[in-house]
Amino acid sequence: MPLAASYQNPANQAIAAIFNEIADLLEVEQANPFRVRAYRNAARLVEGMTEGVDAMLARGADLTALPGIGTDLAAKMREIVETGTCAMLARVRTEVPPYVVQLLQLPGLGSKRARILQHELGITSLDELARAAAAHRIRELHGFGARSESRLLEALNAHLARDRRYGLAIAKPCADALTRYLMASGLIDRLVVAGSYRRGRDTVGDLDLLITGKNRAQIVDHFVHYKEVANRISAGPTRASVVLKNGMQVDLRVVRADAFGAALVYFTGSKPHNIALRKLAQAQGLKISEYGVFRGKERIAGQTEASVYQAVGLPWIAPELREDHGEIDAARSGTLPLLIEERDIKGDLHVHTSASDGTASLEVMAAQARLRGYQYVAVTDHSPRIAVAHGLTAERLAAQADAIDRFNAEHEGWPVLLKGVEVDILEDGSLDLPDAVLGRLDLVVGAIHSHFNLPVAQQTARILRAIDHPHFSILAHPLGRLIGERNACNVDLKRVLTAIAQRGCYVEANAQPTRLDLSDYGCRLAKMEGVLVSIASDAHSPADLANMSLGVTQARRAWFGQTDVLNTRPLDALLTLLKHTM
Ligand code: DGT
Ligand code: CA
Ligand code: CA
Repeated sequence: MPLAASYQNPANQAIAAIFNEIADLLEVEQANPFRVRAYRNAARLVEGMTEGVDAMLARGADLTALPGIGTDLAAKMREIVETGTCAMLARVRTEVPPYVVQLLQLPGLGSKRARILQHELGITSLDELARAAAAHRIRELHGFGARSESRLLEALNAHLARDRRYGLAIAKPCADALTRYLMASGLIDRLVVAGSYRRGRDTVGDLDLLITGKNRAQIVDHFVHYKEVANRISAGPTRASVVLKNGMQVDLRVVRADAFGAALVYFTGSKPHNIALRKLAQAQGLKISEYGVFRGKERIAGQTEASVYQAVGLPWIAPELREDHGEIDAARSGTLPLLIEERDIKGDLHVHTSASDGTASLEVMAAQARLRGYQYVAVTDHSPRIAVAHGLTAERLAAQADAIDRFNAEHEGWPVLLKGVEVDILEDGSLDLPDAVLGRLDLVVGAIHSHFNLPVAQQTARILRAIDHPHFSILAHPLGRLIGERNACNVDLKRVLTAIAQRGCYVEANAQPTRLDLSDYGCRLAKMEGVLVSIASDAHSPADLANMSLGVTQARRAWFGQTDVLNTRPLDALLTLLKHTM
């Protein structure tokens, strides 16, 4: 009889867990069944022992004297006791597809059924498996039925939802399309996507929709019949949760119009902000909930967000600040920042044209910038090293500069086009174009596009060297991250920002939804170092100029006002600020 888990020796538990996992993985690989059984038997044996294997080794016992344990298993047991892990496990983990390894960790799924799923469905990820389950393809497989299919889907969704966050490149189109669908029903008075999405975080765990409307049940019903719904987690008279086909969870709540403000505060969060707010209310003898602010049984606020904050003695706090990062103290003392808004932006300092990898000509990009009311746009195509992007040679860049001069001369009243470049920072920190060429421009935007994995000292030195270049204006997307695809590179950002401050140049908050680099955190560091930030769309098409708002949101999350941003300056002031970088 195995002992109750809590009484088991930790070394024996570790050995059993590792041997069981090895057996599972070998089984998926269809290894020799005797080998598989040897690991399972050994796991069961150590689980049932009252003496710890560590204690046995300490007293010099011979493990091969145990039933079924040969020299090989004995050596692995010693390895696990001494190192906590086992090289063999690491090796078989790399031989089995990673999602199968994850699959084996789902409750109730053994290696036999994992193998069937892998072989019969030709699946390569847990996402695909979730989609197959949602499409009822699992129940037809040998050894599965409708019930095990729905249990599997539940376990998968819980697993996927726990680990996964979605970048705005996925979440925003998703929220926009769902909003359009719901509003088209004609059932809805107000709809807000609350949660981390409303706070403007660069990734979201799920979407939280808050709605008012007359017929609550009908609204919920309309929601769960959205064509992108893959799976309903729950549905009640005023709320429902679903998983969309792309894996994102959406929680919807229909609330009473007279409590909309209270619900909005509650479901916008963040949770730490809510908790701080609740404490503040309690100190005044008030209770705050998703239904309103109460003194005893009397409801004293709740219709609007402002009424909720006012009831606890605060001005309204912008959602981007609601992270319990000091905003409640600032609100109490009347020192909330006057946050930057998109309309403060006077131009865009990172834009591509069809000369490199953009889709549109100078003229078309300028026309779109004019519609946005900009005073200026910097044309910053790639340098030659970025061959896939058709980077500009010195000659082509000079020709573009001439074209820009002509354009400006012929387009009175249009945004002024600035002559720029997005020059590649090479591996050694030098720039990808000669000084003479760079010196003719209005600004030089520099960025790394390769060698993202250098060690931190080398990466930092590389970027510091680039910043030191006599013609360096703005460091673009400093960390090189691509949300969901590539991690930020290892660089000492604080040191880089200090150097930028000393050199008198600038840093970019790239507003592409997959980049948002600098992030809110990076923007905060820049402000601490006294570095002005260029919020830039990095547009590759006219529509991309609208990315600007995402960058402004990150800046607001960093408590930025208008003066913290380079491109809120009118043209003359901007040119002065750029001139001393050149
Ligand atoms: P996410 O989805 O991980 O990106 O982050 P949120 O902030 O959207 O979190 P979520 O979706 O779990 O919940 C939405 C909001 O609901 C959250 O920001 C605050 C509120 N909320 C959720 N659970 C609690 C709770 O246990 N206590 C309090 N005070 N508020 C909560
Ligand atoms: Ca959420
Ligand atoms: Ca949620």
